[in-house]
Amino acid sequence: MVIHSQRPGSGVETRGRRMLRVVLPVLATVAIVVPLAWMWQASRMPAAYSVMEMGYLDYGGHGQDSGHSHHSEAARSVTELVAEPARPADVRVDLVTRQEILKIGGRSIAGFTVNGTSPGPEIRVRQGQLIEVHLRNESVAAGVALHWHGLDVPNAMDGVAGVTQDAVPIGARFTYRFVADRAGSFWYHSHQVSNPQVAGGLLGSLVVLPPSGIAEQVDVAALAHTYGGVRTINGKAGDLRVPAEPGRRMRIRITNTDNGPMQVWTSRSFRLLAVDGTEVNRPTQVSDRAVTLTAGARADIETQVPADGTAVRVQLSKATAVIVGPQSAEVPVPPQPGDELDLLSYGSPATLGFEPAQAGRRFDYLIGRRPGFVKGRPGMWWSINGHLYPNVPMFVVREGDVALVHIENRSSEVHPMHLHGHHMVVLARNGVAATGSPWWVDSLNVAAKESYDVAFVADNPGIWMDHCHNLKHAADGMVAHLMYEGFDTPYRIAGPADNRPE
Ligand SMILES: [Cu+2]
Repeated sequence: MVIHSQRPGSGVETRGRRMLRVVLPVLATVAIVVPLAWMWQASRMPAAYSVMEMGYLDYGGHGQDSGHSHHSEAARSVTELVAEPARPADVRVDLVTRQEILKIGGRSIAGFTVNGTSPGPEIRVRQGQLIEVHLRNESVAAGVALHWHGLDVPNAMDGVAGVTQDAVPIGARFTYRFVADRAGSFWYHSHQVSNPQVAGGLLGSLVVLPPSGIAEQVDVAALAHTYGGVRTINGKAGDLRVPAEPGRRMRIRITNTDNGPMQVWTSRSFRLLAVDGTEVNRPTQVSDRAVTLTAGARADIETQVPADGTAVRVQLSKATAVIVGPQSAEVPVPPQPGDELDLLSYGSPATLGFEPAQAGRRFDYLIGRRPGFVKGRPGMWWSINGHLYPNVPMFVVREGDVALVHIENRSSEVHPMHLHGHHMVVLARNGVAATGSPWWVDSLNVAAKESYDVAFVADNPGIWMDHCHNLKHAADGMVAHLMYEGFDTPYRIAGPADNRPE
């Protein structure tokens, strides 16, 4: 660092100048190091902390009640938020989690199983049934917690370690009880150390059928997952063959369990029946379009086995397909369409059941990237409304509120935004209003430089994660929460249970 330049032949330096030569660099160093040290220290996480103490409260423009703080004295614990305690279960499911070596496509991959397989068993129930899942962790060293992705279960059943429960250690059990209140395609996955545990296969399909059954003659859940670089459907490398007679109509329930978006297209025309567990209103036939499933998203595709004895292919990316038709019937790989099906205008409008214009809360969820420290590590990090984890917003609502969220991705990467416990309806993208079927999502693909305006009804009290479902991004701090006034959680991130939800 040049403090001053010495003119040639200026002679001997004065004593004062010599002092400056020593002191100024020291001061400059201190001026840089002290704030950095402070930022580093401030970014380090304590041994145990509550999400209620993270960051700052964002009331969404709604006046803050005086005297309210993160912890309110009269607050109810989220542990009270359970499903009809006196009601006996209609369906009981026993799940045992293990840490194992998986055999995928001829390779051995360190991962996780549920009841001995990855993915775990497909849970198929009927709408209205009360499901009771008895989880036992046999050998997952870091502990587990199960999240029911897309089902708006009571908060205590949401399966987020450190927020709604403690991680379940080896040898321990946890019982989840919830009513399958909507028909549709969902999935379950660990929300403890979720990036490695989900990548390692601690997950499975969850299908809720309408009480009247299904209209389609073939109904298949196809869970797409990449194990150590190997693309699979339902845990098997390569294509999934489903035998079906010519002319059969089918519903393929596709779940994208990876961290990045996936494109789906078919060898003949299709209809997109449902998105994230909500039926599309009056879906029309589509050809030459691909459907984008963001990380965590589901799409129910309806197509038909051709009458001519061939099969139909539903491509889950270029690498794998569901092939439906008579045994050994072939069908060439259809070229990937250049255009995506735009859900902003697909299907027909219908009533939302609430009035977005009467929203009492308006939140921003602005995604950026900036240098700083997260968890004591220097680097370039995702920011939420300009802040780095853990100084992220806690969005505050009251039961019954209508809330609007403006999600804006100012970064150069796609972010699959996932709000727990609620479904969001898309009102506009890049300022262009939605004109199609109500587009309800729990996992929204927010591409680089895109913005979305979404709305949700605050009808499920508790404390909910609102995070990026690229679980690597979440592990790097792309996590905020939504809380209902008057609720508190007794659980802590880290702490004796070593809760690490991301
Ligand atoms: Cu992200």
